[in-house]
Amino acid sequence: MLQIDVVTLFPRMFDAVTTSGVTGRALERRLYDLVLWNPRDFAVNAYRAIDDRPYGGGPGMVMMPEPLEKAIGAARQRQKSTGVVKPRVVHLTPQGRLLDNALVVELTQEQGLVMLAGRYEGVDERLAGRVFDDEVSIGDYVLSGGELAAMVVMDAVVRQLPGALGDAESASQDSFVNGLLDHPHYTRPESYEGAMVPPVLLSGNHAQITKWRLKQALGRTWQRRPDLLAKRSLSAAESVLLEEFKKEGS
Ligand code: 6GU
Repeated sequence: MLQIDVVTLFPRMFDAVTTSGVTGRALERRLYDLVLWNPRDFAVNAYRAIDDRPYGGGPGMVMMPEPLEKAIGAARQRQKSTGVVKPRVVHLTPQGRLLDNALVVELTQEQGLVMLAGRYEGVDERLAGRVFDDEVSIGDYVLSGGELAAMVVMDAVVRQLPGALGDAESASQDSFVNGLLDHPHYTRPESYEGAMVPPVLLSGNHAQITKWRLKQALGRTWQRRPDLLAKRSLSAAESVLLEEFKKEGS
């Protein structure tokens, strides 16, 4: 079972992932375990402070290294007690490596994850060399803390675990597994506000449907995320489909 520990000043935020949806069901099925650690419980001074003013001045506060290292140490101990010798220790920070499907797959292969969700202006830099294997960001914008980012990592990793998704869903069918955006989806009614479902989807011809979906995925990726196409080579058949899409001007 994947062991996840998160160090956070706001453990209750994680109710969102433990009580609902794919991550909630996977926890019930014991596909992973989640333990939350509050650095406040590891505070060392008389005021139980976990943050202080930045050296050099400037706005905001910085998380002190000692309570964080102690909390991470406790998480490591717990992981060891479950048989995880070397969990991956990840600091969620906007300065980190951008999360993408390749990193999600890497993290999914770990036996254990320990994540630090920082708050305020950040954590004392001297922790970086001592405890973290990785620094990870979920995008080029600033959140008020690493908690939502840690939950994003959790959701993306947990849905990859065998048994996390139902038969109808499948992580192998997900967008990005093949380096492309997803194709469009339709359900009833056949006509909605004058817009029809593409006839091929009603044809029952599964070879044609598969081809149409791949063409749409290629076309939408070309239109919306040309950076993804640049990272991926196209097969001869895919090139033909993309050229068709461009000519049809969908
Ligand atoms: Cl990991 N943390 C914070 N605070 N903001 C972010 C982020 C992480 N990733 C993107 N923005």
